[in-house]
Amino acid sequence: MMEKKLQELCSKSIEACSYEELYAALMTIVKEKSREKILPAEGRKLYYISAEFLIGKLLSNNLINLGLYEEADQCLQAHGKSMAELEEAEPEPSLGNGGLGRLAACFLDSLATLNLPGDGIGLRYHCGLFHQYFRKNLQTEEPDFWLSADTWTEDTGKTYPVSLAGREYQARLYQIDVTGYEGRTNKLNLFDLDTVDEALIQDGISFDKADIEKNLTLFLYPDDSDDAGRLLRIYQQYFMVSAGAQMILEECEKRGSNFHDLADYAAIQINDTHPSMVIPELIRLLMEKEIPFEEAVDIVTKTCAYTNHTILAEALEKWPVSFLEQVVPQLMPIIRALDETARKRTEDASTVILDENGIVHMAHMDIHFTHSTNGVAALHTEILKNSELHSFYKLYPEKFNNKTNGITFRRWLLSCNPELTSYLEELIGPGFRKDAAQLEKLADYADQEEVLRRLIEIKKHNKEKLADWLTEKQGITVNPESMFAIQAKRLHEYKRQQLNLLYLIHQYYEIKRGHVPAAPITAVFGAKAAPAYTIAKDIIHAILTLSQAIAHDPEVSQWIQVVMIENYNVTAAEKMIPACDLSEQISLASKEASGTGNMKFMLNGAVTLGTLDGANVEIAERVGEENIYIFGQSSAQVIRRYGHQDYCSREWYESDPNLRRAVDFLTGEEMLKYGCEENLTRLKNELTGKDWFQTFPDFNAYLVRKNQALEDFAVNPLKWARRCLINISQAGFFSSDRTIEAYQKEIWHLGK
Ligand code: 26Q
Repeated sequence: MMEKKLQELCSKSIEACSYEELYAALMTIVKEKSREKILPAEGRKLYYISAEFLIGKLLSNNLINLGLYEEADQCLQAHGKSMAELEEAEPEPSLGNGGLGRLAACFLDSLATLNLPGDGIGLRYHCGLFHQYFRKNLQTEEPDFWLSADTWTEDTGKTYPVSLAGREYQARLYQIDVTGYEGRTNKLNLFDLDTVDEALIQDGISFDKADIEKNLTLFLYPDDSDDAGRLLRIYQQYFMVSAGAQMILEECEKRGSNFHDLADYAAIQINDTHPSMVIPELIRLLMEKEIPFEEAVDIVTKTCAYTNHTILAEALEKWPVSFLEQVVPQLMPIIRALDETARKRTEDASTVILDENGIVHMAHMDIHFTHSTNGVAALHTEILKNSELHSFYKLYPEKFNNKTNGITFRRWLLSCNPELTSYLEELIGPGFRKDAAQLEKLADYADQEEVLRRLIEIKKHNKEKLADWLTEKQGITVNPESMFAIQAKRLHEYKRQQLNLLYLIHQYYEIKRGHVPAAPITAVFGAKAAPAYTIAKDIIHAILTLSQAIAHDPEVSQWIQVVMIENYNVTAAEKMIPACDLSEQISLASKEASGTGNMKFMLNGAVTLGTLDGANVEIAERVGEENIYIFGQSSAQVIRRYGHQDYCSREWYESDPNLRRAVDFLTGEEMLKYGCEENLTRLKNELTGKDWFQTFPDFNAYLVRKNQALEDFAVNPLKWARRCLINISQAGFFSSDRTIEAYQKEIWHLGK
């Protein structure tokens, strides 16, 4: 059936087709099939509003979900074509930065899989997250034009008027089908503006930030390091929520809502503060329908719920009231009225929406005027309740709840690691495909040597595949016998790639002294830095420079190889994660809200080296201390240190000779041979003069634990494989199906 259809669509033999043609034809087949699974919503329906949906490539994922993958794969093979090469023809939609956007994508997959009515609402950026290139060991950015002629987004023909700075624009609705694994099809609704013009892009990713008509949906998160960028962000956010709110009201009215009962028809989940303006916008729209302010506030509070993804103060959005007055004057009377309402509820000045400096606190509006505020891992939620949002917790204890993040096993196991998947099926049957908790059955095999040997073999094979990919993409040769220690996530000081870097430098010196490690190590990094984040870019520079310095040193390069993957994205993650031995989750305790990469690595049989931060805490609880390498200060210690303001990095630098040696190396002659003095000096000064994320106090603990892991890996491979097995068997809890079921039971109550 597939074969005939493909030939028909291409109007030639499959052999004669290019991969682009086959990709377009398969996309058509998938779209037809997924359409059959669209169901009318009954009862309450979810709208997940998010500025990011980091969905990744869709073809293989949709084929798997629709049960068409095997057939497509065999059909291609029979005609001398390969699915792997076909996948290369698909551009990746990188409509997100990192964790928050990827989480939204995993949630959509789980909603459809669990047959829940739930759509996404976001923006159809013409360019996703920038394409990262390395030039002279520095990150450079180029636009990512992912929208080709054949795209998953379909024009619905519908538009909604949105008023920006007093001018009316039309938001055009595009949709992408979201398939569920043996489940229903939902929609991802993405809004765009017809007049956006890619010709506005100048050098790299720079463009005229003032020309809203041409730039509104041009880029995902334009640089917000200046006022023009920040204003554009507000324009984008309001465009998204206004069109989204109109769409929601229209749908609910069609389904019978009289708006007073909106909460019986809609649940709106606000993904961090980026879509927070949906609250005043909905109130405004309800008031246009003659609903009084107080009742509108009540309706919106019952309909909306808010998820917090960060405890970093600088990431909590606060806008000068003058910005909002300029872009969304129609919201200002409502925001002021909400502020007054909130002030009547408490005298606590730390919970105001509009403060005395003329700053609007978006998160405060969310907590006052939604019925649920959740954190994304147990520790994170506790920190929100007890410190960061303590005044709100005192006011509304019943609103606070935890929903530990999860990941979709369809993409992060079935699709990216077919070999492990089929071996698991051999051992424990196919039940885990739909019910992740069944992975626990694997624990019964923890002491069977032949099982452990097979796991080692599968890992080896995945490492070889990653090695081949690296050779092809970056011309690098790596040693699959070495330990693959991988740190893949956005570049941020709190995530502490610089700690990993200092470790590698330390090892460099140790090898020079004749203290060789227990096993050779391949340290793999994948990370993009925000274009305006200078120190993050300096860290990338230092990693790339160190990589070169080591590669040129025959003594050290036998033991250490440093690889930085260019343009880390979902597609790269799918290749890296199955090949990992040691998963680096080394954020400063209390700073990583959850992390989701940690879960992906564990599921694919890597052992975690991490701090007790975010969801690492829950991973550690599940696998037990013998199956994870934990190190470093506790979150309580860190919070105390910040409270006392007595951390002085220079003291640590001066009192620890190993640490000083490693830090000094940054600007030593080996590095300066390949690197740039300005960048390396700036990084060194940042560390010795500030080190805001306390890498120095954790340096020794990290070094000891990592070397222990290396030794365990080298000395007793079977025991190491047992740790991998236990990690896989305990990963079921981290399925996003479990997370979505908890949102459903405790917040959304979707359906009838
Ligand atoms: C804010 C203001 C101005 C410009 C940009 C932003 C901005 C953009 C993106 C703030 C935050 C983000 C993204 C945050 C994010 O990805 N957070 C991650 O969310 C994951 C899913 O819950 C967690 O697992 C991670 O721990 C958290 O860092």
